[in-house]
Amino acid sequence: MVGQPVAVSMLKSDANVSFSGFMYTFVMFPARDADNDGVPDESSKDNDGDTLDDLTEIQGIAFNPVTPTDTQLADSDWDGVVDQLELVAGTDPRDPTSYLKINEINITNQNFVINWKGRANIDYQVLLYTNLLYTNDIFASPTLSSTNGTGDWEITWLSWTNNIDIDAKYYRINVVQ
Ligand SMILES: [Ca+2]
Ligand SMILES: [Ca+2]
Ligand SMILES: [Ca+2]
Ligand SMILES: [Ca+2]
Repeated sequence: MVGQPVAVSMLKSDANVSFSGFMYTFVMFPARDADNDGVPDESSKDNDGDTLDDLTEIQGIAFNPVTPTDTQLADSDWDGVVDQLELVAGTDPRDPTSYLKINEINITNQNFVINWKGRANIDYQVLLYTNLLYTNDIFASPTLSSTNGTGDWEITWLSWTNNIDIDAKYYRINVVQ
């Protein structure tokens, strides 16, 4: 639904009456509502509700490198991470193998080495919890980042080593903004 660019006008002669301009606007497909927020796609700037406008998604300009995403899907590559969060993490929204996660944890001599695939120049922090509900972090690593990344997505391996002596350890990685 768009506003009309000029006012409605009327031309009248003896034989004809002509109207110009849009008299009404209406939604052709009110049932099409990708994110079910009650606003039909035709009237919505952000059909899938992932906070990226349709035009931004089509142009792909939110991402570096430029990567168009799906205007009708919040999670364009079905990897469980919505486009907007892939933007925050700097991962590829069209590659289901690319999203922020702990890739491996190695244990050697009481040391825990947390490894993850990150993106150069993004700041990360590893948080440590005693339970899987992630209610309270008992320890946070220093901010960690790398300037060396490879390929268009500047992929880099990061790691953090700790030997914190508690029975149960659950780790999580945050992007520090
Ligand atoms: Ca969107
Ligand atoms: Ca999307
Ligand atoms: Ca995704
Ligand atoms: Ca992805």
